[in-house]
Amino acid sequence: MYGNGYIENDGKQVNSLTVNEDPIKLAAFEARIAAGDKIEPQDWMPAEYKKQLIRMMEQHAHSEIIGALPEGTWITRAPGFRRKLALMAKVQDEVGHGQLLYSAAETLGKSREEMTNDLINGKSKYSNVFNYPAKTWADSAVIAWLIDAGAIVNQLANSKGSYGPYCRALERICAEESFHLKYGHDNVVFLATGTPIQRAMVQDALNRWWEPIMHFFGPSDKESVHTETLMRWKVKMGSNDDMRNMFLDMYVPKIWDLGLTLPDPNLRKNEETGRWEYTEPNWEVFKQVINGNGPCNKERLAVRRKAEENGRWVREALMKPEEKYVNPLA
Ligand code: BYC
Repeated sequence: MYGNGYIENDGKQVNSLTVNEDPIKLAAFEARIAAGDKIEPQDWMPAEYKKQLIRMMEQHAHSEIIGALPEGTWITRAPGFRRKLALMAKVQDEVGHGQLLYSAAETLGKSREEMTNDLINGKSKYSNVFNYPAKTWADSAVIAWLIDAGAIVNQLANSKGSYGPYCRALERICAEESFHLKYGHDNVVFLATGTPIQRAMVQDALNRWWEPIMHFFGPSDKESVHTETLMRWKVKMGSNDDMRNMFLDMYVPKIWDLGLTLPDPNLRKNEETGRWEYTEPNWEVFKQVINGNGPCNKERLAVRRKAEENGRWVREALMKPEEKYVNPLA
């Protein structure tokens, strides 16, 4: 069950999510979507389209901001100056992606302040993967390679979607993420072809990250609540299982080529169906993690809350241009 609400009305099936919409406007909107038009902020749209987009863009923006934290802890400990510079630039990019996505979500009327408050009060979700610790340098390499790879698979597809501001933000983000992917791949290759200790370190990181990566694409299509509506309106351009399969197709062979293994004895491509078979990751763990009970949720939100507090005086100063101390120095 996808879970989207169809209700019976005089024996006819009616989608409960659009039941209150003007049918003529809805039909015109859906015709535009079918024709591949981009919907812009000032255009008419069903309330549910708006609500879903805000939810998804906001969660995505939070993921970029919180996602800067696990890798960010390695900036001061990066092995060597060049890697430190590269990691700093990557983390800075991620925060920039958050800004782009908050701006895209703001076009639909939810302010950045409201979004930040919902994040730090634990109301909004963000990606499961950022609630795990980056224990070693190899974790930061695995994140940069494989989490960024998963993100690109998802974002490249969705950048062809229907909402203009989100698509444009995703295009720009994908261009930057493709550098992150190369940087992450380079780090993993370096470790995988290094000393036995380096190899063991990257294998250990991969073993720990595999289940969160499988979760990253969201629950299976049978369980996904929003996929049907989001695909109907071209916000999502592929289902969770399709995206997971595409990722496995592109990256499992590369992982195996490096002589690394994956902690799933059932992982194999079924050549007849073209689909990957795998052991279902533990979805109970996933639910716990996305609902605030993962290994690092509390720590991540505490860091974000502190940053918000520390920046309060800057935001207040910016809101009072008449005060002398915010006048330009010149
Ligand atoms: N984590 O109906 P479903 C990056 C929730 S960051 C947490 O399938 P949907 C990077 C889902 O929200 C890029 N929650 O949902 C940054 C829903 O809960 P609510 C991150 C998840 O929306 C720094 C419920 O489960 N990418 O690359 O159709 C450093 C039911 O799910 C997750 C994005 O954010 C999850 N993984 O599909 C390095 C992509 N999965 O809201 C790298 C944008 C599901 O009903 N988002 N849930 O309470 C999407 O593409 C879609 O929202 C998802 C889920 C595929 C994630």
